[in-house]
Amino acid sequence: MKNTMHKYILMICRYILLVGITIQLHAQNPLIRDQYSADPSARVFGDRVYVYPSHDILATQERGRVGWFCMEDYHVFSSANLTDWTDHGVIVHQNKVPWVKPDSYSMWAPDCIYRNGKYYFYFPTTPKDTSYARGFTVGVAIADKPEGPFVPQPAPIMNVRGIDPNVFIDKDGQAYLYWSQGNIYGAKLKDNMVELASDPVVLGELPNRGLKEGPYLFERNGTYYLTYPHVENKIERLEYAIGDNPLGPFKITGVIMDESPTGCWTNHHSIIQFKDQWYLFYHHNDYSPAFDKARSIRADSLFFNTDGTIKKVTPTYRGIGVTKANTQIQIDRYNRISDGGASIAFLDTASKFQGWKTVLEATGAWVQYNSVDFGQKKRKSVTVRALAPEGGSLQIRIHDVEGPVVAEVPIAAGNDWQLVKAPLLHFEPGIQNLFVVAKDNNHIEVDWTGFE
Ligand code: FUB
Repeated sequence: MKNTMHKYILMICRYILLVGITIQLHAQNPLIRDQYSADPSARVFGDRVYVYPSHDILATQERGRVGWFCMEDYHVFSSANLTDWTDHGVIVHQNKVPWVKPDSYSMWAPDCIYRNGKYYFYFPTTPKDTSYARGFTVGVAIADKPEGPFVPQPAPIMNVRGIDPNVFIDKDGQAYLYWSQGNIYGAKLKDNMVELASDPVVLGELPNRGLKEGPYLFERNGTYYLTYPHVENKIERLEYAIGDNPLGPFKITGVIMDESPTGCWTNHHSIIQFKDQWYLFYHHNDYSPAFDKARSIRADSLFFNTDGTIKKVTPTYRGIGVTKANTQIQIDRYNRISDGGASIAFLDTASKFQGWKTVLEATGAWVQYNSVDFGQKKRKSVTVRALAPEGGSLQIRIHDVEGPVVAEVPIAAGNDWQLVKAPLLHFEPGIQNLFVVAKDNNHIEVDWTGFE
């Protein structure tokens, strides 16, 4: 029943997108919860963050190549607070770009940049005319607004063979295009942003063994950071090199994120500063643990050392942004979890976009979920969506696992999900870290909790 309902809601969402209405999503990690998304290129435009990811779909005998990447279009998502994301719908489709080989399902990692009142969306894909390139080349679509409508150029950028375009505009106004094809290449762009102004050069001195791709260049305090996924061991990790010039040479400097803990072979990222905080956008295969070409975008905070080097980012489920206390707080997207007695599982393994649940089964087992905004007005009760076959009891605390008890929540025995409401015993205004703690050894599952 829940399954059918979920499919119905997804159908309605897709219909709404088709007729051009935007959809609002609440998110921790992964950021996008109703479709696969990969290769996030995040940009700050005005007072919002826009993310331009690839859109993985599953190949079938009729579309794409089973077992391989399959992408036919791009969506753009935006947020003003990094918690509530708007899906602006499809901005470019493979079969609506005149030079793209129809049904090639190869709309790989894109990027977007603003210049002189226009938004330039760069995307790599397969041309139908192989005189442009055998394999991948890069095209551009142009819009007046970051969410489009984007108008594709009639032909791809000449003299670019490869994938993963990335654009950087330096302080002097010179724009650069980067891409990958075994090596990482860079070239100047003309002011029109759709033609190269110089011959492509191979950027050095980067690792010469193991695949490198997905370049993303940014500048901070006069240093140019060339960041890229690289296979140092068996799968990709995010690394960076620094230099004094947008075209290098660069000096290999460090690792930004280790290989995916879920074994996702690719990673692909972007780095932005938004309201004084730096963020790393990247992807894992959260909704598709058994197939790593159906990925999901994520974001975590990124910090620099005083010498300008980047502190390694550990992927979290919690991600970024503040969660309002009166929403359905998905505690399975935790910051920390107790060493034993607590775990996370899909709500329904046959319908993974329904998300996850927290399973507590030992006295004192807990999960920690940070940055919940209780506001200033006193809250009176908490609701927990929970299930406990033998019955059980939870405690909700703030500050730390032994901090003030906000509520005691008894869960009646039963195999069905129930909404359990309990009075608040303690209230503190503002942003708090939340702990949900098991009071007994019984098996308790929690879908979400929220405060009224
Ligand atoms: O998404 C397809 C390809 O996988 C991208 O272009 C690469 O960067 C890797 O993430």
